[in-house]
Amino acid sequence: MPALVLLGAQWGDEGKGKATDLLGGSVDYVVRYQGGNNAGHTVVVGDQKYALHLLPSGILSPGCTPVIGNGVVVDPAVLLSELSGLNERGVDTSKLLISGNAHLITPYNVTVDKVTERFLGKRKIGTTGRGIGPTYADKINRVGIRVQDLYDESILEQKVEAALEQKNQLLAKVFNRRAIESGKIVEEMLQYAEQIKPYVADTTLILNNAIDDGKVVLFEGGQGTLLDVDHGTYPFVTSSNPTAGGACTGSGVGPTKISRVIGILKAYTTRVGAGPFPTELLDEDGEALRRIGGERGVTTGRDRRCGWFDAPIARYATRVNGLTDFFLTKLDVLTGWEQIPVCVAYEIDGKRVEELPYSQTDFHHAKPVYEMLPGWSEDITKAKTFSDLPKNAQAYVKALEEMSGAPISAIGVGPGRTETIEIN
Ligand code: 2SA
Ligand code: GDP
Ligand code: MG
Repeated sequence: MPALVLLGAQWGDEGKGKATDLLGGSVDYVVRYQGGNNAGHTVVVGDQKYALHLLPSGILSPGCTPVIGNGVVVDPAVLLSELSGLNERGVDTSKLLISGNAHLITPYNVTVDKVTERFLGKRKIGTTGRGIGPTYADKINRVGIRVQDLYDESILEQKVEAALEQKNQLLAKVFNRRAIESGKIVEEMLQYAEQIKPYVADTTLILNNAIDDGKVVLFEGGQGTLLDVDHGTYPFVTSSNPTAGGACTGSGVGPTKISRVIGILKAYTTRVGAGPFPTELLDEDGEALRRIGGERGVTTGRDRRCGWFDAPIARYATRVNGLTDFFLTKLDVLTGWEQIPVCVAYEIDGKRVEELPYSQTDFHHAKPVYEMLPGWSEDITKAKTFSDLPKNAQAYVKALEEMSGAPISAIGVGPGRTETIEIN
């Protein structure tokens, strides 16, 4: 197993952090390949809870080398504070590697993110306000600042000036804001340079050599399939590629090296931010899922929108990611419902539709077609094997597997490392 990808099959927060941490003991490298500190990955180790935003979850596994790949956007202030927070708790972070080609989130990217959202008003995306979209926009627009630019002051100055030229015009003319001074930005960025330097490396070379040497590399996705800028519910998406292809472009490891793609799938559905969500519950069931599942944004503290399981989404994730298997998470949260509705298809303008429609208008109009599955009331958090689960919980898992298009190889029955059922 040279390289594998672990990614969110829905709208993020499926429990990727816990899953990565679980595999951390048996892999040599854990690589973030997209996104930045918009991610919120919770890992519970014994009585300790860690919330990681930018760093790969593998940083908590002592034998593992954590890597921030070229496809990630890095806020240097957040990076250093997350590292020192972990160091204070006794976590060794010295093995971290950061691609010199990763882009930096600058203070003006954060400003543009917040200002844009404010001006979009009710059409806003509901971003995390961390500067993610504007930083990727600069990258594609070829006015981005990369980690390696921190080590050539004159290049850094030229690049920041170029990046600010358009932005200052926009801020002044459209948003009526004061211009941002490039000198101050350069000064601030240079403050971080020396502290970050020991981690900066040619991560593409290191990862490819590692794979050739038989080491195991795990790519850890942030956000999820439906937040992908190409394959998600555009424009209500993040600005990167959480889907499997992103692991290649965001790390410089080719697809022939990847042999397994695991989709992390919540036993129900959640979403943070704006955008369509066919199975969303605006009633007491939604409130109960939020309360029991602790569905609150790890980065922004926003309540997550909650709804029933949506099988067309799971099938779509299998398709666009080429999933080999699923980890089903948070099954324990569904304990106590007499009947559990599962969305098996949509009704769109009076017609039954089995697959996720590519048309934004159709998806906005999609009404879930539900099938009712019998629930269970027994506590399942101590279950260690599939047969420990009540019959109805087993049937729920089997039904989801059947509808989702790939086998379920693990089931989460609680947030802790050990609260997992592995299937073969
Ligand atoms: P952005 O900031 O540009 O990436 O926002 C664009 C959309 O992507 C959504 N998004 C997320 N959705 C779920 N979880 C995320 N991480 C945090 C968490 C979120 C939080 O783990 O809880 O704390 O709010 C995440 N990051 C981005 C975002 O809500 C927008 O819809
Ligand atoms: P990520 O962004 O995909 O890493 O997920 P988050 O950390 O944002 O949200 C998932 C939440 O569910 C976290 O609070 C986890 O501790 C928790 N969690 C993960 N797996 C399970 C599970 O099987 N059962 C329960 N009850 N909680 C879980
Ligand atoms: Mg999260």
